[in-house]
Amino acid sequence: MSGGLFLVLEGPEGAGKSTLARALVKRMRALGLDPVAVREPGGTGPAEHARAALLDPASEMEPQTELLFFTAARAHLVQSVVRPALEGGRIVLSDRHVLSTLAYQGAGGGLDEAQIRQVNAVATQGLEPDITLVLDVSPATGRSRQLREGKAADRIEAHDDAFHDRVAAAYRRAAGPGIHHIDASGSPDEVLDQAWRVLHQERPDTFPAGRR
Ligand code: Z5A
Repeated sequence: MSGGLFLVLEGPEGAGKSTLARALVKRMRALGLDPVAVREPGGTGPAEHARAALLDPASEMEPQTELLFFTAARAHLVQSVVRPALEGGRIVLSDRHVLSTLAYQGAGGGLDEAQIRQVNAVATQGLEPDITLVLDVSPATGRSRQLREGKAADRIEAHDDAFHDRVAAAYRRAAGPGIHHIDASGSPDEVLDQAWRVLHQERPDTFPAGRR
């Protein structure tokens, strides 16, 4: 596959992005594909430092600082991992990307969408996902899944319900080239099947239809 494929998973916390990412990687590997899986923020030394600062409940940060930290982490990940992998013809599967900043710092934190896009254009040097799968679940379902898992709320998750409702609404209305919505309220296998159907529809030669 020349030019690679940039595939992004998005959605509120607890939507099942990490679970779906693991299942997709497993299924791709079974087909002989060799995807590179990353998550944001993180994936490089400096980006993991930014992640720790961003998610630490003890950090005090307003949305402008968050925007720059998340985007700095993204710049390093894109330039040092994502772009080289895509240029090598690999599939890159990213758990979150720019849509997260638009949803959390934009819709949630009240920052201007055009400014977020401008800063991110510097970070990504114009790289856009080929396919984005938005996992649709209510904030309540996502949070209850995290609680079942015993995950403590990080600094962003600790925002109030109104913040998370704005984030969820931004995800629900996300639209544009390559953006597909998946009903993530079903079982992990059902979510995987829906995701695979979209991948097959978009790239039938790379992702054949068929059994899991
Ligand atoms: N953030 C931001 O503000 N701005 C940005 O630009 C970026 C990020 C990039 C990163 O947190 C935080 O940074 C995030 C947004 C913000 N904070 N918030 N809020 P993270 O990396 O810790 O990830 P997260 O996405 O918020 O949380 P998560 O729990 O890892 O969500 P997930 O990956 O979507 O879910 P999961 O780990 O796959 O599943 C959660 C639990 O549900 C687990 O026990 C699963 O077994 C279970 N699960 C998964 N799928 C299902 C289904 N289908 N049914 C039932 N149970 C399921």
